[in-house]
Amino acid sequence: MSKTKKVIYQVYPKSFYDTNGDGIGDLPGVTEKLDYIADLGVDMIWLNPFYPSPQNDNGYDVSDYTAVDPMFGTMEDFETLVEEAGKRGIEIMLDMVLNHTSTEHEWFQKALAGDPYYQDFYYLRPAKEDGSLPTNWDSKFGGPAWEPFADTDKYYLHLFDVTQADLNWHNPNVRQALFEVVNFWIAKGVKGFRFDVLNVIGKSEVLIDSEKPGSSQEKRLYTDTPIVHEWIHEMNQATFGTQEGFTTVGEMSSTTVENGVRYSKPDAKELTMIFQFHHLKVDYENGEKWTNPPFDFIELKRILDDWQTGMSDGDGWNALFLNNHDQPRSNSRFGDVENYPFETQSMLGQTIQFLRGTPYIFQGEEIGMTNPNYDTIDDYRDVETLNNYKILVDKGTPHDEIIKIIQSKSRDNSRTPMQWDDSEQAGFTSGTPWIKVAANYPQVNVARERQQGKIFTYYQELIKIRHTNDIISEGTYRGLFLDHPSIMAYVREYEGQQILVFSHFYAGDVTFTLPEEFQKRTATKLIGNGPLETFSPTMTLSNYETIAFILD
Ligand code: TEU
Ligand code: CA
Repeated sequence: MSKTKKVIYQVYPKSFYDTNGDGIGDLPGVTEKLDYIADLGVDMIWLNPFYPSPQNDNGYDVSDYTAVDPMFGTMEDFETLVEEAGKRGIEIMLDMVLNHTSTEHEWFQKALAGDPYYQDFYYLRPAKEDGSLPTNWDSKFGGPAWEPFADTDKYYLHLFDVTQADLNWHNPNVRQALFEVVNFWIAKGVKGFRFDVLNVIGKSEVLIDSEKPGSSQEKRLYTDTPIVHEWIHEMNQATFGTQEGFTTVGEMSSTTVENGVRYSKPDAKELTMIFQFHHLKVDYENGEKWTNPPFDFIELKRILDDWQTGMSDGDGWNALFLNNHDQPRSNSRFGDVENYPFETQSMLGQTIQFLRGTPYIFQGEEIGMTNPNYDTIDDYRDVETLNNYKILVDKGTPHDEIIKIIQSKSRDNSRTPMQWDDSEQAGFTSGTPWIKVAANYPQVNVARERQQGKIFTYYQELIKIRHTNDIISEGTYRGLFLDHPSIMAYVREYEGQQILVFSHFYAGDVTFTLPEEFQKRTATKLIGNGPLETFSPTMTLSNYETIAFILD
């Protein structure tokens, strides 16, 4: 299936379904639930890492790239999953974490043991003359980005956790070893890759201080450097580029439209598409994640519009998403899950999925799972959350406020166990889950949703429309109402046919008048989640209402 029609479902295996009662979701658990996923109608499953790992960053600290962690099952379990998914017309996309390895990886261990061949796999640097760290860079999880390399006089670079050592892609042996990993999984029958933080692999060989630790100027020293494009192209040619119908997505942190185009335009032979995150920073105060202001709706629209327009102009391709395993649940973030759970989730789903790009649905989104709002830090597991908790405590932020910030921003918000039914532990495990189940599982769960809910069926409809309607899959995009305080709207157009989408991001009624160009037109409702039925020059949207019309 082409990238334009494809819909991808993200499974976080650790929290999806546990088949052996150890409290940890596993690969047989994904296989067991394939009929459920197939019923939704998606085409591909992206699996978060299940490779051997000390789990300091939930598997993004890989200690062996070509094996399955016993905690998740066996290689045979993986092969069964690929085969069973295939029978249901579903392809598998794997997560490749090639910017860094766990410090428990054999390569790092050999480096530690003194092997110069493997020492050149990492960024090892001496302290500055005054004895301070090689550069003043911050780790993205808090604290400095350098850690002493055993008891040598050197330090190793880690842009993420101290147990995630950055790989030196300048070394051709590193690139060769990583391309072998990619080819290993292609041979296992996977049809897609999501490449973790791929745009930071190109640190310059001479590393220099930034103007301010953690600043955006600092990020530019190692993000989107020209050599990244060369290496991605090289990887494309050495691995998946030779495969028919392969799907790749690069996770690009703090990237630009210009780079996004180059990473994803077919001519460049780099990737199929990219994830970018600018639209998910609209509830950061002064660019700082660990704050809690209301989201800036106009800014959200502006950013989505910039990316839709810019990527389209340059023949690039967007991944469309509001949720993933690093983000709080979008319904808790942008809507009202207490009073309008169905309206909120269907509105957000439609608004995002009808844009130009490839939609990603994160497990639980299709049943309206929410943030868990744990009220004590003891319930949180994520390393980034725990580090920032300490940072906020040290800053003297009042404890209540810290918990509120963490409730809204923690990556654990999306990592709580999938809610299957209203039995103990939401039917996720017969044991004790590795992270607490959200308290609302008796109301929000798959069994109940399939009996009396409306979100899952709405998502099925949205997916069907992308599969069958070329205006949604192939059409151009044009933003409308960019300055409107509560409505997001846009036109999709293909071969002279147009679809208009209107979404109300707030509670209450809002009445609006169509732009001049559409006032004399007639149109038919394609899909909507609320009372509006008829197209007219002036219309009213209700609570979190969304509607799409096809113009006659
Ligand atoms: O995330 C990279 C990343 O930069 C963010 O999305 C990150 O979670 C955010 O900056 C924190 O505020 C990827 C993975 O998706 C994430 O789970 C890993 O922890 C990270 O890379 C390191 O491998
Ligand atoms: Ca298990």
